[in-house]
Amino acid sequence: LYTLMDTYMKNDVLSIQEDIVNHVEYTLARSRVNFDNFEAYQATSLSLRDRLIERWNDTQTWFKEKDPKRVYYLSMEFLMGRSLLNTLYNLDIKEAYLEALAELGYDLETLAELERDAALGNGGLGRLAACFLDSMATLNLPAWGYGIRYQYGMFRQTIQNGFQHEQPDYWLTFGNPWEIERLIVQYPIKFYGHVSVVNEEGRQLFRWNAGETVTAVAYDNPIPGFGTRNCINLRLWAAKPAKEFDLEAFNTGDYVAAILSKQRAETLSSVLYPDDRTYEGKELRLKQQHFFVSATIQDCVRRYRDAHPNDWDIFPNKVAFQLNDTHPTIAVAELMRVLMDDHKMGWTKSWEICTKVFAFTNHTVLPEALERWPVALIEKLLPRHMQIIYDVNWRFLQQVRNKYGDDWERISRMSIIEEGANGEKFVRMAYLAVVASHSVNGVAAIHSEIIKDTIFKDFYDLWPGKFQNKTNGVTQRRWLAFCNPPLRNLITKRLGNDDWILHLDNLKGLRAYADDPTFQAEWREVKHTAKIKAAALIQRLTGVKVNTNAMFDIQVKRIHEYKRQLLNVMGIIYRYDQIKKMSREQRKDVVPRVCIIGGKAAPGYEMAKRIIKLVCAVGDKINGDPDVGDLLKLIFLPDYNVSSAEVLIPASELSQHISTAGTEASGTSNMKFTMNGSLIIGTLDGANVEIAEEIGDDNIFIFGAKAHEVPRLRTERRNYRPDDRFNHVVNMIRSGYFGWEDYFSPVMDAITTGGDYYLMANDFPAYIDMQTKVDATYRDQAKWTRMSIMGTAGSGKFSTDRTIAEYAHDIWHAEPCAVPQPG
Ligand code: DL6
Repeated sequence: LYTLMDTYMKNDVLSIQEDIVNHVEYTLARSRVNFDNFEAYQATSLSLRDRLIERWNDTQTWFKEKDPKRVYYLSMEFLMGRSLLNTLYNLDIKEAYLEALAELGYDLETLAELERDAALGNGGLGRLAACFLDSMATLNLPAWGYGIRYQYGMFRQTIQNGFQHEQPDYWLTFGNPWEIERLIVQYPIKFYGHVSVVNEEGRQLFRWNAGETVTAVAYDNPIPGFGTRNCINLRLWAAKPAKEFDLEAFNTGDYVAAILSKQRAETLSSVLYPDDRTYEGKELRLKQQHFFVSATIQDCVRRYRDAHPNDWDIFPNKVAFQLNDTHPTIAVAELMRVLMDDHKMGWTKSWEICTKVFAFTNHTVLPEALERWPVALIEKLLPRHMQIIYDVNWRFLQQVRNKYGDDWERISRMSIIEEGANGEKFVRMAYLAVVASHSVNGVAAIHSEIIKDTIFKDFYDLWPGKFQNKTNGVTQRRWLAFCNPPLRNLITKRLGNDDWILHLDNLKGLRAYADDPTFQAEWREVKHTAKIKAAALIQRLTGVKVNTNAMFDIQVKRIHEYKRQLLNVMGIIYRYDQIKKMSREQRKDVVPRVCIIGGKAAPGYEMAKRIIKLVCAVGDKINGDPDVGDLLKLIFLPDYNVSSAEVLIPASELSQHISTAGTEASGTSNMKFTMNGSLIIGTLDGANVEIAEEIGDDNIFIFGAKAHEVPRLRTERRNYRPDDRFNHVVNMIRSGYFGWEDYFSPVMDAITTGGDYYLMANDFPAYIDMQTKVDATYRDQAKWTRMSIMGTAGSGKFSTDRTIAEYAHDIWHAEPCAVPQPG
């Protein structure tokens, strides 16, 4: 393999320049002496892609030769963000490119800004998948991601007069320089039709005669590891019309209509559903799920069979599928179908294989997010899969009966098929995933306990050994080292090396300097630099100029009632009202704050959209009030995405993670903020619990009801008398102080007469009191900086390197397979 290594691309400045200029001329067909910034970005990316391809090829050849157990991460979402800087850093050639471009007259940072985010995900779940890929590559795991190449990613949010508007994100307008189109890797994906039974060699076989066939074409996205030659793959499927033209349709005379109907196939992979939590029973969504899962299963089975043509017995030793939430769960029925119908394997053996290869991660306990597909829909779209699901259920319920006897209530509770009151039946996808998987995990310790006590309680009673926890993480490469170079340099200088970029636990070495005044001053300086950069972004996106000496207080995440952006904005109203009532003298003691809220509301989520409008209306009032001036600003930052997160998170001094306890499965931005020295104000929910454990209770501002108290508080809510401060803020909003009182009234109703499901009133006093403590702490900058350093120092656990190592060891039983370095 390595005899040809002299032909590898060279990374000296001159070679890089040649490569870039060659792409300008021969790929983009532009003049090599006259190309603009965007062309420079494209050519730079293409030259990097060449380097990635070398590594990719070496890695895949090596994997093929070594034949390790492969891990396949199946996810409807991969929220990758930009690739240029990440690739340069992971390949350790940033400096050479910087110089090469500078000599050519281009500024790397400027070019990097021209890249469109690959926003093929809604939020936490998709970004987690992207961080996982980085760690899988870095840990040399023989792993691939599989998903959908949506043409329209997450919508672009604009704010007009305080209202969210959604614009399509056609991110592929100018092509995607990072991907490799694999027109020869394609599979037929079947839908509709009927199932017939045929007798072959004395056995009954099921034959699915599909009514529609679409082709899945592979697009490969190389994912380089850091500090390794390994480069893994994210294979995304695009839908194309099937090759076989329906001659009959053509012969009936309507030639154009026949072609157009074929083209409809492409709509399958065209758009990402922008609802992160409310599951929508849309046929197209189920088609997308089956589309990418079927292509993936066919691809993985083909790869396995190439290596092991006649031996199914070791399939589970060679293949692991991780289901990222229930979205890919139809894979269970698809693999059963492939084994039984295509490869003529019996039920028992096929099921044994399935239950050894699948593992399932749950990411939410919110009931509205749990997928339940109507049986009638699956029957129509995937008739063979529905038969298989019925069979799985029948056998599973026999097992339940054998254990518990005729406990019909339990049997009906646990059934994969739910019978609705009106006779309509649904497939509970989460139950199918649990039944078929050898491992089920939650994404933070508290969440993994909650799923055992609530949504999967019966299953936990039956199979306690199946359940485990895998606390989420984030990649410290993108989320600390690359997005915050000044902090990276400071940490490296203080620790004496940058080994922490691969071993995040090393950050604990910073604890020894938490009280060192020189280090503290440098730490604050780094934060201030990041604030200046964020202030420029804020001004560019909103026109508001903010004071970089004020505390930057940030809450950025999807807008949802359970995440309680409303609690934040009500706290800001309270603060504003207090300032207004103060004398000039008293105002001198106020800790100035810039409050930043950002995030997208699902297009159909009315309440979330009203909350955005409330934030904007309150912001307008405060930001224009001369009494308040720089003491308080409220910014709604439009179109929050991975790239703006990379600017905001380093600049944050306080970040808010204030969901009602028991509702946020984990959260991952809490980890990013902590790593970047932002203090957290938060509830004991999701990963906040473990962050507090790791960094110490003294270094985090925890308030509010505990998860175990929430059910009781909800039942007592009707008799709860909210605090006067809460009532006052509600009255301000209701009375039209910020305008739009009619528009805001459903929001106020929800937290008053409407039952206040997310316990806003209960937690408001504790929240306000904790904010007072935050201010007091901030006044003592030595104390604040110490807490900030302790946060970063204690964030070692929250690397996806740790998370992925745990998945590999405890779930996948997969070993690293490192490609030797050339030379
Ligand atoms: O596990 C990643 C991420 C968690 O950090 C968030 O707490 C959780 O809300 C999110 N879950 C989803 C649910 N989507 N579905 N289904 O996005 O997962």
